[in-house]
Amino acid sequence: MSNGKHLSKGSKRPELPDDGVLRLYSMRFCPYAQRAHLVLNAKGIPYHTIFINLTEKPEWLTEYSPLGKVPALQLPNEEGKPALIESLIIAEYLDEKYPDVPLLPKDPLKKALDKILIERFNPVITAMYKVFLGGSEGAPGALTEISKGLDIFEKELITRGTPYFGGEKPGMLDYMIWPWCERSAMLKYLLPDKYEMDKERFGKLIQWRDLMINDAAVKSWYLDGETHAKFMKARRDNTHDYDMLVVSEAKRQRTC
Ligand SMILES: N[C@@H](CCC(=O)N[C@@H](CS)C(=O)NCC(=O)O)C(=O)O
Repeated sequence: MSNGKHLSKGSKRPELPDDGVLRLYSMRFCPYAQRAHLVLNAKGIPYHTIFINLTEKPEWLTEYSPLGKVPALQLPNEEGKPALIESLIIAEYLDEKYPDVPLLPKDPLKKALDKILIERFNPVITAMYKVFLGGSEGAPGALTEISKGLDIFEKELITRGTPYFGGEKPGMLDYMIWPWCERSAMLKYLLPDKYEMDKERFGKLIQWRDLMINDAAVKSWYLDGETHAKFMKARRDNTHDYDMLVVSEAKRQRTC
């Protein structure tokens, strides 16, 4: 709805049709927002996307997201058109409200155990950001922390004996950890030594990653490691290039 462009300070509130369709406030490179896109796309739920420049935020953003963060999901069909924040709350709400393609297990124990694993992925996220932003020298020990965190998930796939954490197809746990697994492909562009995952230690996770890349919902929002790395390098210099993909689209059109 913002035509891929990220709306910034001073911009007008987007004019959206009064069609009752969900509205997702997002940023193209935000892994938390990606969680919401993945759930919406896996379930085939229609929605409008409003991209937000998070360095120069539009004044009206806090009406939908009080902390000024993305994702925020506005529900135009509900009384007072409320908006939800926090990627995990949004994901669980969507799973309950649109149950046709269920993502969390129905069994309360299995559901609780999957949610614990989503929590246990947080140290991997923290360690990854140390490397993404500081490089291996700026973040000693972070690569070891990532591997130690991923050991839990490798072991879990072996125990479950299924290709995905969700079984024969991706479920909530798969989609909630995927945004950072996708971004791990940028390590080889950010680190001096070409980083690859240890094939022996993470055999199941590597198979899982290769399957996930071909999942329709994952494909719908996928960016390769080089593109993620380009955004991250600009972010390191505090020159976030939110509209990087919009610009390349315009360039492509000019060269046609
Ligand atoms: N816990 C939140 C984290 C969301 C978050 O940190 N989003 C970042 C972008 S990736 C953001 O909006 N940052 C803007 C800010 O903190 O001002 C969630 O799970 O949704």
